[in-house]
Order: sequence, then C-alpha cells, then structure tokens
Amino acid sequence: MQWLVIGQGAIGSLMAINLQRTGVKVALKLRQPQPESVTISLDQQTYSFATQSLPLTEPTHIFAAIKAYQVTEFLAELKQSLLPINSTLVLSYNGMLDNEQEVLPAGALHWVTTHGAYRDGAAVIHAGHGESWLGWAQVEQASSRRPAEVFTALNNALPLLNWSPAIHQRRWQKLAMNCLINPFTVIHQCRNGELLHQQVLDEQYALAEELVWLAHHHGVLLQVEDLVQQAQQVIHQTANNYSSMYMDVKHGRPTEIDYLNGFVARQSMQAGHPAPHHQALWHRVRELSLY
Ligand code: KPL
Repeated sequence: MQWLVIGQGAIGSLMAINLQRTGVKVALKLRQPQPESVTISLDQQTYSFATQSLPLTEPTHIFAAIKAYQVTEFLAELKQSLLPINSTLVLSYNGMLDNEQEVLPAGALHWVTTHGAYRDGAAVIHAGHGESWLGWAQVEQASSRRPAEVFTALNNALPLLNWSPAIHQRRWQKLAMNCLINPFTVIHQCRNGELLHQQVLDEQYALAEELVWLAHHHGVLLQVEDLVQQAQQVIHQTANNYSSMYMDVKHGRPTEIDYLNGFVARQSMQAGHPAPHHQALWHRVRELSLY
C-alpha cells in the first residue's frame, strides 16, 4: 500500500524519509501541484519523492503532520475528495482544537510524538530521539483493534511506537509538554536544552497545575509532578532541538500558541476557572510573533 505524507515540516519530512528507507512507496502532497518531485536530505543523504494531489485513485495510508490551524481546512478538503476505500488517515499536530470531536472523521488515528526535529532549508535534522503513540482519534472507537499494517509501517519507520487505546490522555500529556516548553524557547530564543539554565521551573509547575485542573474537567486525570518531570525529560532528550514554535517565529510563520496555552486559557475561562499563567504566555508569544 502506498503512503502519502502531507506537511513538509520537520516531522512530516522525517517520517517521509524514514518510511521510504523501509522500502515502502511514499509520495508527498504539496500545497501547489508543482513540482513533480521534491528532494529532502537527512544525515547528508538526499531522498527524492514524487508529488501527488487529491483526489486519490488508489487506497492510501495518509500521514498528515500539519499545524493545528490547518486541520479544519485539511479535513474539509479530504472529505470533499472522498478517499478510496481501505485508505487510512493518521493525523499528527500539536495542541487541541476547541471543537475536535466534531471535526475528526470516524476511523482517523492520532500519532503523538516526543521526537524532536527541525528543518534547515532542504535538510531535516533529527535532533532528539523520543517515542510515539498511535490510537483511534474518536473516543468511541478507542478500544477497537489496532490497524496492524499501519502500526507496523510507522513503528519500522520511526521507533519506538506504542499502541495507545488512551490516545486522548497522551494528547493531553503532549499538550502539556508543548505548553511547558515551546513558549519559553521563543521568549529566551533558544534550543530546548538551554531551558535547563533558565529559571522556568516554578513557572512550569504553575502551568502544570492549571492544565491538570482543565484536563480533570475534561475527564482526564494527570498529575502536576509527572507533567513537570516529563517536560524536563523531553527537554533533556531534545536538548539540541529548536522547538517548532521557535522555528515558526524565526521564519515569520503563524505559531500554534492559540491551540496550546491559548487553548488552555480559553477553555479554563469558559469553565469558570481562569488559567492566568497560560493566559500570560499566550499573549506574550502573540506579541513576539509577527501574527
Ligand atoms: O513537540 C515538540 C515541538 O517542538 O513542537 C517538542 C517535543 C517539544 C520537541 O521540540
């Protein structure tokens, strides 16, 4: 079965190359139909990909590593183009949408990762090895069997992959990682590892406390201490990485802050329990980015 990778950011590029290395057929979908092929390099080696646009004519596994603010439009485009039967959709994005369960199609999967990578021109740098989780996006489908072929292909490409019937919980944990790390890399203009020398720990505890309250309100149980420890671990594992938010600000692109600390601040406010630390970081990053 062929793969189509959507999103040529760091994670999409990393996955495309690693899938191709395992011998599966991989094409890329670009925003423009041209050019017909694209090259990306990793570790001094160059990989070439054919490009493909929608609608698809044969069953395909789609791996969409996109920005949170692109999700709604992308899903609408996909819905219009009617996927061939037996196709699969794997979604990967940082943060959460306010109306997620309404927009996610039945049968979609979430892939959550703590791998760290960034793009430098036509090259992708895999700066930190983490692990990943795959699970059904719709809560009602959570306990359905795992799709063996997709799971094996993604695990072979970028190990270690865990199957997660509780992917919802993993996504809240990843939300916490991004809320506790990414904004500080923008404020201090640094790689993830340099945060170990900045005074961010007290602030991370305060952010974790606010996030744990909101997660609980959404039926997800998290612990403040665990989240802060996990964030410290991800900082160590991805010490050489530039966070996706740092790279977005550096290149004048919109950031995902509205879907990270902004999501927590908005949702907490709506629930009548303000989250002032997330609110402050949300506004600070908005000020520092061009958007
Ligand atoms: O997800 C990331 C990101 O940069 O968005 C981490 C895991 C923090 C790696 O940098």
